[in-house]
Amino acid sequence: MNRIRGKTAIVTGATAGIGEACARALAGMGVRVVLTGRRSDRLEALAREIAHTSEMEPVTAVFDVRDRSAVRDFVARLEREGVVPDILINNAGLARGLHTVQEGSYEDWDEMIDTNIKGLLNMMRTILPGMIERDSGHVVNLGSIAGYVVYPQGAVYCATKYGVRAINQGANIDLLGTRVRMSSIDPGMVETEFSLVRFRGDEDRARTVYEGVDPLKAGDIADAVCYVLNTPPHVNVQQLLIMPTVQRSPYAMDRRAVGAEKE
Ligand code: NDP
Ligand code: 8X3
Repeated sequence: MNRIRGKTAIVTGATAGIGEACARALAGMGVRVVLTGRRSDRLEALAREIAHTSEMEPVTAVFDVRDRSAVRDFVARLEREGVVPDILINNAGLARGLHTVQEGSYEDWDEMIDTNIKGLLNMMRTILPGMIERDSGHVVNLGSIAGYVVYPQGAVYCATKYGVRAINQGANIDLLGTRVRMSSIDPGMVETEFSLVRFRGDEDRARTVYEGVDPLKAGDIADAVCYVLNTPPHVNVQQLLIMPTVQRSPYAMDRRAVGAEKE
């Protein structure tokens, strides 16, 4: 049963990885998608592809989730154009570097905290009031295993994801008495551009993260997002931790060479 056909979903961070996969999967289920991110060329290419494959015209909006006035302008534009968001996929996020706290970079800290926590809040703050007024809607936040377990040199990124888990729990309590639902999808390792961004374009270093393992794919997370959104209105999946079979914790990874058995 498809309960989300005909709904409208905003996807932040739709230019790559999990957000892009969610946009494709949702469009495939007949959801009108509002694609957002900072790289307009990628947004336009994805919008063209979706328009072609789903015969639905996506809305695109280029903005930085850290920029509060840009977020407000975006929501005002949706209102002007009569686009009513039923779903928000609060996905935009990133890690920068791996450093001890004593050697960390202030700029990296600001970027992670401002994007992963404050950017996520900026979206909630502007979208939730309308959902509450309509007494309908579903917000899906992208948390992480990093919101449950801290790993070496990852204190600040992990802190942002602990923050996402706390906000998801707190906002759920605040939404009691409404029919607005909120879920956190919390993946382990997913092979996307995440590590390339974390290591500022160092492809060799990014590649080693996924070497010898069979990580999650962005589409696996999009499947989970679609499942959570498609549950009946009386069901609220508050959090969903999804790990690759080869990774039971950030500290427990089976790094036997993938494909070695085929040689
Ligand atoms: P990608 O780097 O592939 O995609 C990240 C997306 O976030 C891009 O579309 C990027 O778009 C967008 N983004 C980043 N900063 C901003 C900003 N300031 N304003 C607007 N958009 C922004 O990474 P993933 O797809 O892997 O990551 C998506 C989410 O999943 C993140 O929240 C991440 O923390 C989380 N996650 C990832 C895991 C992984 O192993 N990959 C595991 C667990 C959670 P653009 O640069 O065009 O703005
Ligand atoms: C991304 C997964 O393990 O690199 O949230 O923190 S991890």
